[in-house]
Amino acid sequence: MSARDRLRIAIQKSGRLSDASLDLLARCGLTFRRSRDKLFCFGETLAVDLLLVRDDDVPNMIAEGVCDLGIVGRNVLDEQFLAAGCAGQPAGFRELRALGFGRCRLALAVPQEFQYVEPAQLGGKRIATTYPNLLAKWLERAGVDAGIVSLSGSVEIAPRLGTADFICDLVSSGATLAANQLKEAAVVLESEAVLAAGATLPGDERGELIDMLLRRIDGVIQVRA
Ligand code: PRT
Ligand code: ZN
Repeated sequence: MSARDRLRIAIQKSGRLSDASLDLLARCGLTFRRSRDKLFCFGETLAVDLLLVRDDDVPNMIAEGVCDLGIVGRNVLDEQFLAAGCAGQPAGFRELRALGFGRCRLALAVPQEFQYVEPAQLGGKRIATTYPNLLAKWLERAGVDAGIVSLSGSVEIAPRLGTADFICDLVSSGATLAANQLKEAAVVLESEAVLAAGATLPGDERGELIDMLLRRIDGVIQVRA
């Protein structure tokens, strides 16, 4: 890819992190002009442009150099980091800052009537999740040998369908678990939106822009804390 002098930040196009990501960048003094296709926003105040994408695409876009920074849930970033490791590849992205919004937890959930006390009870059971790598790491640390049922969505109905005994999914209020007669048993990962960057930061003007943006982000986060 040819060198760029403008910085590019990928954020979620439409979803739980979109408004708060735009709000954070606005508080950092950035304003944008949206293109007609609404996937690219040209930075007016600084040489910083936005790409509006699916959250799952943010880590790879950073790794491939399509953008320099991204805002994404730690759950997505860490899952893809572990997946790259499993595939024997360097991830090419990392967390630079926790941003304090989009908070949730990746949690193990069990049927409401199940008396959960410790991870050992999961031995030999099947756990459905869209986060197989994060779950595998947690199970390994706990020394538990359980089956992981990797799904692409609708994880919470897996126990009722009989395709799994337990689930591991994102939880914020807990209402979705309750609606599916499940309860939270253990936290696998505490998550929030994070600013992600490549393994090494660009050494040109873009690096200077990143330094400036980080200082502004730190200021915004401090005021909020
Ligand atoms: O289209 P795109 O791929 O970009 O979006 P998406 O549908 O994959 O993601 P989106 O917008 O749902 O979530 C983006 C990010 O928000 C996630 O990766 C998390 O980092 C963060 N986040 C915060 C959440 C939640 N809270 C959350 N509650 N993501 C999902 N949920 C879901 C959860 O999966 C479950 O279905 O909400 C349900 C549980 O919520 P409660 O309140 O009932 O517990
Ligand atoms: Zn997604």
